[in-house]
Amino acid sequence: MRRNILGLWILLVIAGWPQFGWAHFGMVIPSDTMVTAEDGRTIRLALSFSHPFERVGMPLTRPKRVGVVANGKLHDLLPSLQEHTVLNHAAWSADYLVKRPGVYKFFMEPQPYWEPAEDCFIIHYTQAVVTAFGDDEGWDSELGLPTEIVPLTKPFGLYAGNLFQGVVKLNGEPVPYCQVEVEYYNENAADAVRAPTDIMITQTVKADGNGVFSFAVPAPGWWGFAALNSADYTIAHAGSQKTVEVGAVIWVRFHPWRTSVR
Ligand SMILES: [Cu+2]
Repeated sequence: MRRNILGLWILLVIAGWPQFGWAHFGMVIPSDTMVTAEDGRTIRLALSFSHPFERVGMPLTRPKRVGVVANGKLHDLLPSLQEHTVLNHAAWSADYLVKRPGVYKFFMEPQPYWEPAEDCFIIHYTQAVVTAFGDDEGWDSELGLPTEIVPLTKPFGLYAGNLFQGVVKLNGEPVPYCQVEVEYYNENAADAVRAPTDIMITQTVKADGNGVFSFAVPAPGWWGFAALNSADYTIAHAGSQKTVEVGAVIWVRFHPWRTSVR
């Protein structure tokens, strides 16, 4: 009997492991990444905190900051936030009407998320970049977030198979040998990709000595890149100071090579 209980316990631990063992990502997913005159001009952002490959959601409380920077101006999107559901968990959406050509950098700063499984807080500064009406100037500029991935590859209009490169920055400085986790977003349950083994759900690369990382994307769709560091501050939780994982996340859409190009 005792052995059975132990066996059951081990089984539960193994079965439950993927729920908390794999990477969570801040997610900013725009409905379109290349707005053209023929498209609708309203971009709908889906904002969440999820395990994108496994399609496991987590609740996202109302973010601290949501905005878009374009043509040198910052537009606050907090007033446009609406309650939304992503992967069966509380999330947010925001609609933004694009009126002018430009490169639009959407970003989110969530509230610190308490993760009991890791005994730390998590803050993922998350962005996605959209081009409108053919403008592709300024995609390499920095938002000035406490941590961010500054793209070295134009982060829109990419083909599957392209190499994606970026610089990981923390407090404005490159982070040598920073770890970057990469995940594919299984957007649709019906044709979700399955990993041959759990180890292949999250891909990991490290930046070089200048904080530059590279990843060759194997398939079309949304791919998230999360550069993870420890903050130089702590946050109090239940009477003790806890470390804070600060993530710089960028979401990039890759298109099939052989496609009906518009
Ligand atoms: Cu998680």
